[in-house]
Amino acid sequence: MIEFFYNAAPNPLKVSLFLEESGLKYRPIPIDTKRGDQHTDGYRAINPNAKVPAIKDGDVTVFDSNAILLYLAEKTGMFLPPDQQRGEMLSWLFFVATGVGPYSGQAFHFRNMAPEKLPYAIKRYHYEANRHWQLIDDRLEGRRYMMGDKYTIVDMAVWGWAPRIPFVLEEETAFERLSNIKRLLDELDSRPAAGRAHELSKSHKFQVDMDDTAMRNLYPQIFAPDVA
Ligand SMILES: N[C@@H](CCC(=O)N[C@@H](CS)C(=O)NCC(=O)O)C(=O)O
Repeated sequence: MIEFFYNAAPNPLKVSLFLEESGLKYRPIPIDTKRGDQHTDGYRAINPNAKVPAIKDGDVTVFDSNAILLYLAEKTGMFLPPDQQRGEMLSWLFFVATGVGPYSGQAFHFRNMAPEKLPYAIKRYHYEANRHWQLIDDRLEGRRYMMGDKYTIVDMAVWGWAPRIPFVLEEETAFERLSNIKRLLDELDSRPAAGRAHELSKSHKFQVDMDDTAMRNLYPQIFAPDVA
C-alpha cells in the first residue's frame, strides 16, 4: 500500500486528489510542518528536501508534488492526455511546478511573512505570480481542461494552488477576471474525490498557531546568520 506523507497545504492536496480519483489504496501519514516533523532524520530519508508531499510505494520513494502526480499517472495509466500531447503536458506540468507554485508561494511570503517589507521583492513576486496565473487562465480560454477535453494531472496541479489566488495576489475579486480558472476550480471541487481530498486535510489536527517554533521550522533562514 502507498504511504502518503501530507499536510493541508496546496502541494500535498494535489496528490490527495489523484489518490482519491484513482482509487489507489493508500495510508495517509500526517507531517505537521509547523511542529517540525519534516526535519526528523526519518522523514529526511524519505524526502531529503524536508517538505511535503512525499510517497512511498513499496521500494520506490517519490517527493515533489508534480513528480508524484506524473509517477502515479504513469503507474496507473490514468489522468494522462493522449500520447501526442505528452510534450505539451510536460510543459504545463513543469510550468506549474517551477512557476505557478513557487512564485505564488514567494508572493505570499514576501508580502505577509518576511521579517522586512521589501518593496522590490513584493513587487517582483506579485508581478510574476499574477503573470503566471494569467497564463493559466488564458490557456483555459476555450478549453474545458488544461489539456483540452480530458481531465489530467495538470488540472490537479492547478487545482491545488488555485484557491489561494485571492490571498497570493491580495485581491478578493481575482476570480472575476480569472474566470476560466474559477470555472475549472468549481468543476473539480464538485467531484466527490475533491471532497474526500479536502476531508483528509481536515481530518488531522495540524498546528495552526504560527508560534516561534513554527517560524523556526518553516523559515529557518530568518534565524540564520546574514549573508554579505
Ligand atoms: N516543490 C515541492 C514544494 C513542497 C513544499 O514547499 N511544501 C510545503 C507545503 S505546500 C512544505 O512542506 N512546507 C514546509 C517547509 O517548508 O518546511 C513540491 O511541489 O512538492
